[in-house]
Amino acid sequence: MIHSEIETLLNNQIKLEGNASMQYLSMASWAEANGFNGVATFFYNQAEEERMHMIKLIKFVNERGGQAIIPVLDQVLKDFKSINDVFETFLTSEEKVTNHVNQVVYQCLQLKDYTIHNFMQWYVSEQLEEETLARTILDKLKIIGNDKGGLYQFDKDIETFSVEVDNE
Ligand code: OFO
Repeated sequence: MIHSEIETLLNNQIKLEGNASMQYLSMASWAEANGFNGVATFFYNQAEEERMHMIKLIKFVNERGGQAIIPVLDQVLKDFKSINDVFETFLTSEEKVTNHVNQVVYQCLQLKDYTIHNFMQWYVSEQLEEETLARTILDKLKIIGNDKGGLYQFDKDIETFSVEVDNE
């Protein structure tokens, strides 16, 4: 049986993953509407990934004898100042999710629930990967600065990268 405190935390985690998915869908839509098709592909993929993370948690909570709650999601951001702003939002969103993953992991240790602790390690690695990805992209964007040609190339590269990851 799942401890009620952990069940609540996992349900919060479900909501965070759902929100991240919708936020990335919104970023994909903004990028597409503004002519950045590569960035749009990247965020359409990210949105799918987050949805998959949410569903993985929903199934896990139910399998452990709890009840996963399908959350009402928060309003997501829809206007961005630039591509840089989009990726800053990506990083902030990932950091928020990581903080909560850490909170769940901490509570599992406090309550000695090593099964859920073990399950959450997948999310720990995933967050590490995604935060690193966001920081790497932001570093590249810093180098590009206001160079329009650089940004054009960046958009092309990130599309190829996204399609490759998709086909793996
Ligand atoms: Fe769910 O992986 Fe990031 O947020």
